[in-house]
Amino acid sequence: MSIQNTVSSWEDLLETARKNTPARRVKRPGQSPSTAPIPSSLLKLPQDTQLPVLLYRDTNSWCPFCERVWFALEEKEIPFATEFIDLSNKPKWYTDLVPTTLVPAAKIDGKLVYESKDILLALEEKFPHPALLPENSEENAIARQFLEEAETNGFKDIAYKFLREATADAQELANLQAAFEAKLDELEQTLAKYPGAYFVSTFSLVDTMYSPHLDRLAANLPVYRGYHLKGNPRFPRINAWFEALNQRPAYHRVKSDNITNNLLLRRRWGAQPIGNLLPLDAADSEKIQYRAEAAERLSDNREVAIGDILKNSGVQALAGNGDISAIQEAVDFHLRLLADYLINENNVPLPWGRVGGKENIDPTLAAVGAITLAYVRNRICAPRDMSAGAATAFRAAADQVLASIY
Ligand SMILES: N[C@@H](CCC(=O)N[C@@H](CS)C(=O)NCC(=O)O)C(=O)O
Repeated sequence: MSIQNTVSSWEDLLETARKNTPARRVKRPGQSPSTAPIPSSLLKLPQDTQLPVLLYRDTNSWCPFCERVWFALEEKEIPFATEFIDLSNKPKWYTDLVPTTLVPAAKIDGKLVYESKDILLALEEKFPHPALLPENSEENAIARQFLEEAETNGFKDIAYKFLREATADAQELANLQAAFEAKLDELEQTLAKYPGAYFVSTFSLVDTMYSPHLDRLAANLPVYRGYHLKGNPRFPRINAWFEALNQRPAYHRVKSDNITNNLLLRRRWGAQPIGNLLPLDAADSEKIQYRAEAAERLSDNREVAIGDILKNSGVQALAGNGDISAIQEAVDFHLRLLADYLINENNVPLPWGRVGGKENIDPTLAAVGAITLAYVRNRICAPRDMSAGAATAFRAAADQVLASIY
């Protein structure tokens, strides 16, 4: 029996995956990104409903400022459409439309608004329920003040300077760290003003302003500076705030995962990691719904994934001058193996066992498998391709299958 036939068909995998996850995306053939999340609000509306908000955001879903706005849209369940802007090649119509030429921007009932904070305030005014600013007028004023301060208190600049400054000088790094910690102390005090875990007495726009930045810092600092924000006893309120965010479904729809954030810092900013760039986060990797979502994404978007691997991973070199279809088949097979492993959890569908031992491995097939799995492991990006939880499960499974190849 051919090894290719030892793993379920894509159709079966997709059907099983869909039984275990409600996650669905819109396909965008030939476009970037190749799929897009469906806003939670739209799941409840008839398909041809006129959408009051159009969000302009980056194609890769890396932009923390876009994430702020997306987070609020999801929290408030505002129906919206998304237009993706390629920041490496911004279309002229966009730079003509938006004076700063930056993302995010939004059209709210046809009116253009840009700057993430101003978009958040405009959304709050237009869609006051559920409220993301306190109703009590005194607290409302304080929340607005916190919102302004999030932009002007220097937190972001000082934090990213500590993270990204290209220096190995220990004294300089110690100074940057001290300045950053002083800013975190200020945040601790701000969080202490109201009881509860959030900046004011309920979840608010202030939380959406900080979360994309604090998330990135919490992921990046251990790997690039050996500095831990999560679990740091000096910052109990910030840690309780992370915990509280973690309870919010909207947060899980919009957040990125640690590995995406860590790869991005190197790719985008050229930063050099001092620790393991790819530490696996065990927390989500075993959850059945995340494994199913990852399998659903992979199965449903397999043509794009296979095309990308063939084009960009270097795997075609294994064909020499020979037949590329055999390589394509082997890529397809290893992706199916990965989807099967995601769905069947610890019942590892490793082909070597099924065909009677490693001596039966075709070396080209194994090499294609190693390239395929290593490539997709680092290539996927949350939340661009799937949710952060699914991406974590996907990478952990890719590791397991990869480890079984040689
Ligand atoms: N202050 C702006 C910052 C937005 C921003 O910096 N966006 C970046 C992406 S993270 C951007 O559009 N970069 C493209 C460019 O610089 O040309 C806001 O809050 O909306």
